[in-house]
Amino acid sequence: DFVINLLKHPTFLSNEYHTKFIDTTPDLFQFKRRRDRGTKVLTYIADITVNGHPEVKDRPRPRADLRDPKAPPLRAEPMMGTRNLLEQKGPAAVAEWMKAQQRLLITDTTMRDGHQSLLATRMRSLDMVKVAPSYASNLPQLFSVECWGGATFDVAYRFLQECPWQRLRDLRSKMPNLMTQMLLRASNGVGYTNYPDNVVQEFVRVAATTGIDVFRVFDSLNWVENMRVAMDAVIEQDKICEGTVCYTGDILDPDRAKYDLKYYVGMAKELEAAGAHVLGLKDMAGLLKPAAARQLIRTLKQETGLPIHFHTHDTAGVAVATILAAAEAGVDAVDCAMDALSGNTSQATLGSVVEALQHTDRDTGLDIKAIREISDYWENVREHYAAFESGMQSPSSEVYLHEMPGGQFTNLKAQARSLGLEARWHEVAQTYADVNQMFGDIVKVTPSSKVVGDMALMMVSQNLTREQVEDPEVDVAFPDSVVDMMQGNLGQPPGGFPEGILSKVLKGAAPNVERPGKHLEPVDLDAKRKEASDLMEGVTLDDEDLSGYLMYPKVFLDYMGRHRTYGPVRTLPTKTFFYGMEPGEEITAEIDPGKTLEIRMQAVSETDDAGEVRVFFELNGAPRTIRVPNRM
Ligand code: BTN
Ligand code: 3PY
Ligand code: ZN
Repeated sequence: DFVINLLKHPTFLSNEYHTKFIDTTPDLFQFKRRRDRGTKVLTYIADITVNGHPEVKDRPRPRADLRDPKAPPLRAEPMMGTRNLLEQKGPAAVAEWMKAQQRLLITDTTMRDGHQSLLATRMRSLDMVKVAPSYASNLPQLFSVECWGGATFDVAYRFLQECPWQRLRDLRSKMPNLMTQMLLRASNGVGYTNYPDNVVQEFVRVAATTGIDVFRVFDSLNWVENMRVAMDAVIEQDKICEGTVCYTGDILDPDRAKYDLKYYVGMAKELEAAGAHVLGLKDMAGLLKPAAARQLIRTLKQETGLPIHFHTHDTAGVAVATILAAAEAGVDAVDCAMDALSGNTSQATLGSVVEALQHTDRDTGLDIKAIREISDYWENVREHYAAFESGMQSPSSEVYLHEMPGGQFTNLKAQARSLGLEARWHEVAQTYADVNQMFGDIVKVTPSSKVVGDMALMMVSQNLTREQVEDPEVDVAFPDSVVDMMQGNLGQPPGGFPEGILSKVLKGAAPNVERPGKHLEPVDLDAKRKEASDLMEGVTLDDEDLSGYLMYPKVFLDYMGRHRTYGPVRTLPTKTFFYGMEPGEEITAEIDPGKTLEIRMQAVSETDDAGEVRVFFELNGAPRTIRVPNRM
């Protein structure tokens, strides 16, 4: 039965078949009489309509007359882009090509860092996939589209009830001419902890297979030793290895001599020797000032043979100035976000950088009208995520004090709010800076930034000063993440952690100062696959699912459990996903290429004696009633 169902299934016939298809297409198993996906999705809509979505509870609502975003029209068939070059000539040729370009190359970060830094990473795949063809057709000169990795991976499973791999597969297929780019935390993968080497290797292999072209690999303590496994894995896949230096401090400030020009040149040379095709310069907090950028970029260009790709944040409002200075100094590529998702803790404004360089020797060659159209699309999308806006009203030079990464800033602020510390935010910022000094002035980027944030929140909520924390006579219960980092489980910062705090946190025990992965047993991948399958009543895992399970076992299993109940909710419009439907409203959801659910909500009943509500729908014209518990 199964084979016959498979062979005559429209998706199979239409050549859209992929490995996930069997797993995600329960009607192949109709002889088993499982609940169909239509019913599952209706159950989700009914539940959200009656009970609300927990993630947007008590948050600002989008305006009522908001329309579905519509992608700009395609101007032409997609022209050849960087992806074609990579496919035909390989990563080293792309690096050479970068250096030969006079124009400034631009990466669009909207689909990763842009929404991670402005909207708590909550943007759904549907809103990205819809506009991807417009990128491919209208902006074929982009260097790359950063659209994966960092925090987007677990947020997809955890909060958006969607598979991050599916997102990647869909984006890849809709932008065949553009390189996709991801952010990879080296041995920390896309997680917050150091994974065994073979887990990192397998993750990179699967990400490359599913569709990542450029891997920006960084380490949260700038320890090259801890980046090699990930870098080697990327190189082995014949993808672009962007070995990345994280920027902190201020090279122009003699008081921050730990991270001076020499330090950065030294690290860049180590990365070059480790095989990086491109040198990433990751200014995750937006601390690199224009004058410093001019000096740093010029020197790195002189001292290494690598093309340089610069990433910064606009938290202090000077990102465009810094990018222009970097462009003058010969930087090869820079990151920007589409106007509507740029500025503040996000990246510099893409359209403004393009305009600023027009009619200069670094003219980007991008079509400003196409940029404005795509930005208008994002403007509409952004309104749907009003619940996740941080309320940040303006840029702030305070970032030079606390040095929080753009992706952490709004998150930590929300955490402070939930602890009742919102009014003491500036104290949190000062304490964050104090903790950094106490830890020996470290690079702060996921996951080390989370450790500093945990410690700062703990100190402010318990009214502890740095002096008290450092005083051997004062008893302090350190957060688990602090103990973990001091034990050496995230690796070593330059010069190690200061003796005093180390022995206080570890109560005199000796830390591991070797590469954490050196002491982690390889994971038996087949055994893990079986373990997860057993936990899911025999559902088989493909390689993508397995990598999800290896990174985030519980988050992945919870996602799969909800998927079994609610089906492919990623296909619902964003408004429906977060707010459900209203009587009389009609939506469509394409659950497979060419297979569309037409959903009309008719009415919602009163709650009955059993505490249940009946929700009346029409599904593709046929009446359907769904019962859900009223949990309100
Ligand atoms: C989460 O916040 O745990 C993930 C979001 C999905 C939760 C689903 S939405 C429908 C149902 N109602 C709830 O309160 N939880 C689930
Ligand atoms: C991440 O690791 O998610 C980051 O954005 C670091 O800047
Ligand atoms: Zn960033």
